[in-house]
Amino acid sequence: MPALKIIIGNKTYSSWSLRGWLAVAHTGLVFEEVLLPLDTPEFQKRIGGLSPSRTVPALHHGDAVIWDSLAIIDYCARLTPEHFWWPKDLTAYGFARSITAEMHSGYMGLRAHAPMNLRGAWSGLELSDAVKADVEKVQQRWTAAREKFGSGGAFLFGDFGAADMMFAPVAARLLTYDIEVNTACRAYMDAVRNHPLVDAWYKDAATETAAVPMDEIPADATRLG
Ligand SMILES: N[C@@H](CCC(=O)N[C@@H](CS)C(=O)NCC(=O)O)C(=O)O
Repeated sequence: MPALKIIIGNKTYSSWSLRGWLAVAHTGLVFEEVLLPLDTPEFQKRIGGLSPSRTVPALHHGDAVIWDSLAIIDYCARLTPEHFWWPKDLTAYGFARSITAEMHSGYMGLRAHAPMNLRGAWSGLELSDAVKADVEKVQQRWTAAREKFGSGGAFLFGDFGAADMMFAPVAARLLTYDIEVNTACRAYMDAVRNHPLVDAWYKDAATETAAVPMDEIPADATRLG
């Protein structure tokens, strides 16, 4: 097996990196990680040689370079098909694929107004209509997945898999900004936060000191801790 290397951004802020990193870590294979600090001259200097899209994450595996988080998830699923990635049942698979693609290409309100930031906890975030609509939609998707397909475990389709990787940074945002959700969604978010790989990422993030101003919380929010 050729060496696996994933290029990521700051663990505090880089939501797409978290998705790709969860995928490679979920394989259980040994991998190296290279962290390029976001929004720095170093990032600009090195990213071109490491990622064709000039974005993180990017996965290197022998001669293969895979960029874009969803592509990395699918590539990693090919590396270790014996692990759980997508539900086997076709109806569940269709739902998992749909909500994962929807996350990958949408939720612009949440992405623009509630950037992932694992440092500290906040309240008082004024939610725009776009954010409220995204929070409502994600609750519908999570509740439906848990009710219809999630009885085998604590995650969207039972065991931790591809859809959870895609939504882990959403759970992180809702926790960071203390956004109210229904009980089932809160339980799901807690399961994601307590997943060993997610927890490992949070622990690494807690050692970071760099600040990326564009991903910092709006000035009118109230810091809790
Ligand atoms: N669709 C891409 C998005 C990747 C992306 O936008 N990554 C951000 C960091 S979270 C990035 O590399 N930003 C650096 C830049 O654009 O200069 C994916 O799924 O991986």
